[in-house]
Amino acid sequence: MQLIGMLDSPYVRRVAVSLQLLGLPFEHRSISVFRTFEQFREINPVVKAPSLVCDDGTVLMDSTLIIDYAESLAAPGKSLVREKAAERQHILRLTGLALAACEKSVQIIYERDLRPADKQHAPWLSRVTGQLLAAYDALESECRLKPLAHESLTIDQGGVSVAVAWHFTQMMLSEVVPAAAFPALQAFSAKAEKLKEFAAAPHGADTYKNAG
Ligand SMILES: N[C@@H](CCC(=O)N[C@@H](CS)C(=O)NCC(=O)O)C(=O)O
Repeated sequence: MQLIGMLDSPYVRRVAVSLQLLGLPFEHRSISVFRTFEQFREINPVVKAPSLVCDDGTVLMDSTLIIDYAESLAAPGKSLVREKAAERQHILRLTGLALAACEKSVQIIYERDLRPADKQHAPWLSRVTGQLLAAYDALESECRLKPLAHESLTIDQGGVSVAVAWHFTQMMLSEVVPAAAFPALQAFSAKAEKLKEFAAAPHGADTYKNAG
């Protein structure tokens, strides 16, 4: 399998971390949807990161759908979701909030970095910033209510998605989401980032290195 896309994308990173935690080997190609658009387009004409080139050549896209497929390939007993409804509901709640935080962070970054300064729309930025902070407020409450598992053998998809989202936002928009206002998330992120599966897929331009 080949994972296509850069690890500065939280969506690509959550797939890279999830594939490792699920024990699935893959090759990572750090190709940019912006700087190397044409090269990306040759692999997936829709140019969405992450894209997964499966062993039979089929190209999947969207991190949640790729992770869903990866779950079906994992050895029995290996999974980042849980069967019991209450546990699954909690994982889905955390994952949904984390994905909303990623989406709102990316929208702010695109507005700020891709749109000409004179065309930036302050009411839109303000709306999206409010949504981003609401997602992290809810995640902070969830983390205080029930600390998240942070070991390789116990972390679930909720934990992976929250950790990746938080680290991404802190790397890109710490002035918008100050870490000091979210101590539970900050503490959880610090522990998750120490896991070998996270360290092997660092935020940025590097290619994932097999954690062994
Ligand atoms: N819902 C998608 C979002 C993926 C996404 O928006 N990726 C960005 C990179 S962070 C991308 O492909 N941007 C290029 C574009 O949308 O044209 C997922 O979970 O994979």
